[in-house]
Amino acid sequence: MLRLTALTTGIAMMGAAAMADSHGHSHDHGDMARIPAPEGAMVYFIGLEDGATVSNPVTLHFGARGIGIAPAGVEWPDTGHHHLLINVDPDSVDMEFGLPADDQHIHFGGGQTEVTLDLPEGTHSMFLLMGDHNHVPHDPPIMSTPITITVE
Ligand SMILES: [Cu+2]
Repeated sequence: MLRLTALTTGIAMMGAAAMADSHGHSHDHGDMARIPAPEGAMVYFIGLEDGATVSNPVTLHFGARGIGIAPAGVEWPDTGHHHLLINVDPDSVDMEFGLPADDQHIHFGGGQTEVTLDLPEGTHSMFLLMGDHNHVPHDPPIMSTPITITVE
C-alpha cells in the first residue's frame, strides 16, 4: 500500500497510532465535548488541483487558514493537526471519536504540513481533516474539499 518516504513522518505516525490506540475510543459520548471550530477555519491542498495527474513520489502540501497547527496531545486554543484520508468516503468518518491511524488515515501529530508518498498507480480520492489534541475532528469538522488525483 502506501510507503512513507519521510522518516520523521513515520516516527510521528507511530506516536500518533499509539496515542490513538490508548485514547482514541476511550471517551464517553456524554462528557466528551468536541472542540468548536474557529469561525471560518479551513484546510486545503496547496498547489494541487482536483483531477491532477501526478507521478511518484507525490508530495502533498497542507494549507490551513483560520486555525493554528499544534502537535497532537497539546491542548492550545484554536489549533489542531492535519490528517490525510485516502480513498475514504467522507460520509463514513465518525466525527465523534479520535480518527483511526492506518494507511488510509494518516496523522501528522508532529504538526507536519507536508508528506511525500509513493501511491499505487491509478486514481485516488483524498481530503484533509483537522483533528484536535485527541485526534477528534472539530465541530463542525474542518475538512478540505475532496480531490481525486491520478498517479501514473
Ligand atoms: Cu491525529
